[in-house]
Amino acid sequence: MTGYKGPERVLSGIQTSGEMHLGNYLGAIKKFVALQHERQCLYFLADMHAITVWQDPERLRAQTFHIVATYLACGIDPKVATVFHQSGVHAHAELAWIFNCIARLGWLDRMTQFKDKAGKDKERASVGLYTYPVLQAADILVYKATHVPVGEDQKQHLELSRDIAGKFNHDYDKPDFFPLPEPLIQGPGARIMSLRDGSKKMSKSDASENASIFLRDDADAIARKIKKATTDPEVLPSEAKGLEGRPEAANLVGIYAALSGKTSDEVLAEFGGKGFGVFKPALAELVVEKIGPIGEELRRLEADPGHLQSVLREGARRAAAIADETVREVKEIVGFVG
Ligand code: ATP
Ligand code: LTN
Repeated sequence: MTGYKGPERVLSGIQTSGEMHLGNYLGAIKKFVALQHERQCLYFLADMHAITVWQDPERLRAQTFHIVATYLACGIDPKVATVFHQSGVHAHAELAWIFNCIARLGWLDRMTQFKDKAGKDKERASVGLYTYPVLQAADILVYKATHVPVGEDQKQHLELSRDIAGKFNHDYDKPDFFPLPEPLIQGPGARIMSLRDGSKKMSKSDASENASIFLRDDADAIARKIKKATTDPEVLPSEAKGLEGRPEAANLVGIYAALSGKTSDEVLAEFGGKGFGVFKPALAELVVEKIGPIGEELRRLEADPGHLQSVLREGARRAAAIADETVREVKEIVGFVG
């Protein structure tokens, strides 16, 4: 329990681990953009999380610029929201260590992302990959964030952050120190699946190029990937409940719904009874209309890394002013000599 009475604050981050795709946009960034005018928002680039698996240094830097450019191209205004890189604010790592001493091994053993990413040979996974959710809790709580917009796959990590906040408050008898952060997950884009396999989420680290629509893709690439997307031979049903057991069809209809702002039922009222030969070109046209301008803006922004770096530095300065104060308070609570 927490009696936290501080201000509402939104925080989220994206790993600098590759090319941004439609799942990142619909599950996360679109929500970031909408929230920035409603509450105080901090959006960061999780470069310290990215190195839990091997990253080539030059590529890591390019990916970091790519993601900040994506934030801006999608409409995040760095004068309104605080945009920064995780490694630019020391307090994340400092609080993460203290949280390593609060979190229990049993809690981390239950994390499904570690099992998925470590694969069969978990002895060879980095220790960072294992304690990844502890750093994530520090990212959130160092700003005493109350709301965290994320896709469905992050639900378990958010629960762990709440457990860490609750245990810290309890162990140090400070019931109102940390808030219990709430995930903001709902919405039609919360779980976009791979175009090649409807049982796997669309992911930056998917080996198949054709599994994901990247925000950088041009109109031809988008149309080609949608044309090649795995589907079944049936026509579309006229209501969403007819999509049960048809994950690939449900995914394409879900993408159409999320981009058009309609429900799946409304989309199917229009396309029910039609085959993919009709639906896929309509979907491609909609994706190009919504994503095309983002890709163009992205390329323009990426051409000026100096500007992107200054956005991050300024954001990190603003973020550190909040985060350093939390770490100062935590050190005192824990009993470190100031
Ligand atoms: P990786 O494959 O390297 O784990 P990722 O593509 O899953 O990367 P993240 O950096 O882990 O991307 O996620 C950034 C944000 O995008 C998170 O809020 C996450 O929940 C959301 N997200 C990622 N993939 C999807 C998806 N397929 N559908 C909806 N949201 C997604
Ligand atoms: N694990 C997240 C990225 C992330 C994050 C965070 C999201 C790192 N720290 C703090 C929200 C809040 C992911 O999307 N894979």
